[in-house]
Amino acid sequence: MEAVMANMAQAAVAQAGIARVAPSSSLRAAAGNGAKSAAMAGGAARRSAKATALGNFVGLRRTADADVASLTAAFSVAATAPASSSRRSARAPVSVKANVAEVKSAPATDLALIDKCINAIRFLAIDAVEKAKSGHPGLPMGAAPMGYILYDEVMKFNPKNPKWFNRDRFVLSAGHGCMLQYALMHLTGFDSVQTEDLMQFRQWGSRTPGHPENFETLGVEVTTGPLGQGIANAVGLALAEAHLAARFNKPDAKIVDHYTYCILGDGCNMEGVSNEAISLAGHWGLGKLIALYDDNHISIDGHTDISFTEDVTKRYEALGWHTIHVPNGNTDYDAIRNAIEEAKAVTDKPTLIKVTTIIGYGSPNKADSHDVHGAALGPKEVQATRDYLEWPYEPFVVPSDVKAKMGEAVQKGAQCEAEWNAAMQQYEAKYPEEAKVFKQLINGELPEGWEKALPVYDPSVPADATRNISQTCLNALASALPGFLGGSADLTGSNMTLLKQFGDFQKDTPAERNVRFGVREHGMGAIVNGMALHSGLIPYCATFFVFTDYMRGAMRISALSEAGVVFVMTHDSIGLGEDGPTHQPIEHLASFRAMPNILMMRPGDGAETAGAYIVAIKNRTRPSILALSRQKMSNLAGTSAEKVAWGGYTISDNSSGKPDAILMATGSELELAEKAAEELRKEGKAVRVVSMVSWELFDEQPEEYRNSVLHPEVTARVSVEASSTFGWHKYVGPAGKCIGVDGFGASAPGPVLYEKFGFTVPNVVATVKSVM
Ligand SMILES: Cc1ncc(C[n+]2csc(CCOP(=O)(O)OP(=O)(O)O)c2C)c(N)n1
Ligand SMILES: [Mg+2]
Repeated sequence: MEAVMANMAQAAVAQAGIARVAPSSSLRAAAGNGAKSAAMAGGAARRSAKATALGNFVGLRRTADADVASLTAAFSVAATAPASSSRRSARAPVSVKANVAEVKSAPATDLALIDKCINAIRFLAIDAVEKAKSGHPGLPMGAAPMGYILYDEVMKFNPKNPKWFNRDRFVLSAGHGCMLQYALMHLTGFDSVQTEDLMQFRQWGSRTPGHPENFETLGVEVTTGPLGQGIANAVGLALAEAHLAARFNKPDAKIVDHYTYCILGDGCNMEGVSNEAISLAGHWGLGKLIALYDDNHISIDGHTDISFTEDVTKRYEALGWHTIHVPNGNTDYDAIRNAIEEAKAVTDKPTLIKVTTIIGYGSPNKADSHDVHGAALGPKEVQATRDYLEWPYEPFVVPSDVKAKMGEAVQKGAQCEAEWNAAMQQYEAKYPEEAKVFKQLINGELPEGWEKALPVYDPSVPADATRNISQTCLNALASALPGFLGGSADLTGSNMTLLKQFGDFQKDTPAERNVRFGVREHGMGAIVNGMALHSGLIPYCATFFVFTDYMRGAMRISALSEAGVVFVMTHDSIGLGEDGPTHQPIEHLASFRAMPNILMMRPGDGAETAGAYIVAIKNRTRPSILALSRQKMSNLAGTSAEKVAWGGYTISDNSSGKPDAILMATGSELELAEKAAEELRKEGKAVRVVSMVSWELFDEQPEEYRNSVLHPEVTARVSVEASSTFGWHKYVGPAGKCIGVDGFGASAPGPVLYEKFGFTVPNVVATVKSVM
């Protein structure tokens, strides 16, 4: 037990050195040294069975170490929390009772029962990871108190109807700690996380995968795991709430009214994507976004002081956030409660609550070390933790009083939903028009005949760049689809994404629908994922196609988590010209064609651009990418908006069913293929031109259809696409040839590049002849 105390004390001292507000530089120095000495003392204690008495700060004084004494003094002077509560972090949670008098918002519940609930969360995580022999117990053990307070006391949700619209949204941005979320969901009565599910943690076919997946576990809002994405998703969820609230709430009826809570860790705060997103959240003043930072000073490589020493709170403040520090997140439950209350009271800024905790809290020998981050504790340490936290229960056993207490969420949730339903009924009676639109939005229904709003193209319409056609489509869709909104990462005028009939979504104009993301592609991608998964909205976002590299992480999660985002990606080839190789996408089409569950579309003219938007809007669980040109393209005779849904189709053919050659192309090269085919036809050849606007959709068609387009007996096949040829061989076959760009492009006017890279009628004609 003494060793236990030594380890906990070490962690507490280390925290004190960082957590306190130092009144002077000398104190700061003293605290730093003290922390080091104490840490060393703690380390020695851990190593030797002969533990020193470091179990509390009285014990620290007894070491007669000058540095430690200074630290103790510094701590008691400077810590923002009462000394008693800080001291508690060095000991088991039972001493929480000592703080009752200071509680501003304490529930009447017995605090011992709360400790028990929190330990139940810890042990579900410990035991599930132990059984799986895989997982991350440290974060759930340290963040159990904040998790408990959120799920049991603060958040509004209905476990029996996890999709109830007006629920508070919760995002575990530190997705590796998912056992925290599964334990909380289990204890509060979500049907998706039963005891068997916990016992199947991380196993094949289970509903408790290794990181939270919204498509796997009903009640998980977004898919997290790649650090930093979750907090950015949370910004998107909060944006969606702010926008819908501004549009549909009435002075006498708040039908959109929820908070977005997020727990993020050191890793999330190190990732650049989080900074992009929190910068926007601060700019937008998303007052109902409350992030709790699990400040445990540990990540995989060890203590965060090896690579992460910035003042995170000051950074958030500089970005326009309200910040609060809870110095002892292990046992000072009231401080966590009060911080959340304070955060709610600040309505014009998002709030970061830095909650200083000990990773693996309760584990005598592994707490406050990276050993507990991502590995099972091992049977001996599990037992030691059971002894230390006085937990006599077998694995996966939830004591009945804990079950009863946390299970109240079911009844509370049903009541919340019933109250909202009643409010909705009144709203419907008073505001029938708005109610109709609102219900359609939150049910994900598309208005009757929305496609008819899109423009119709035929060869009589002058040639235009597909980015311009896209703008016409976007504006048409924004009029037809009340939930359609979005914007660009500072390239609005290049991407052509402005919704002309609307203003900017800003802090004071949240009902508007042009979202200005600034130069933050990755943050933008992750934010739109959150917007899409909120329900009610169909978001789009835009940048140059090449800069998908900067948001690929978010796009992959979009595909994985079935977020129906529309990615409007312009400047889609060397055709963009003078900006050169840094701006010319080459392998991007191929890379997104390789990504599961995302539709990569490269329309060839006006009709296909409109068709691509129809496909994108209809696919609500599969994101779409539209690759659009900077340069003008003619409207072709054989293209069709409807046929885009087939992915590939014949746009022209002079054969009687079996051509001499098949020319395949996409986007701006479709017209070139047509012209080359005309030349070949003049020479008496039977040539078919196929638009391969979306490989994924084509591959999903029945074999019979695919064979009717790519006649199996015709081996003379050529592809033309101003991009990497990677992948085209599956269509052109061993006897075919690809015309593409397999280097990085070059800086020159677009037409020159087309000529130099072989995108000319003579070269296409010659290539086709060479395979015939
Ligand atoms: C983008 C990304 N990079 C790397 C990882 C691998 N990884 C998982 S957890 C982790 C450390 C996270 O540290 P922290 O957030 O402090 O979690 P804690 O150790 O406190 O549980 C890393 C590097 C990841 N999941 N995502
Ligand atoms: Mg950490």
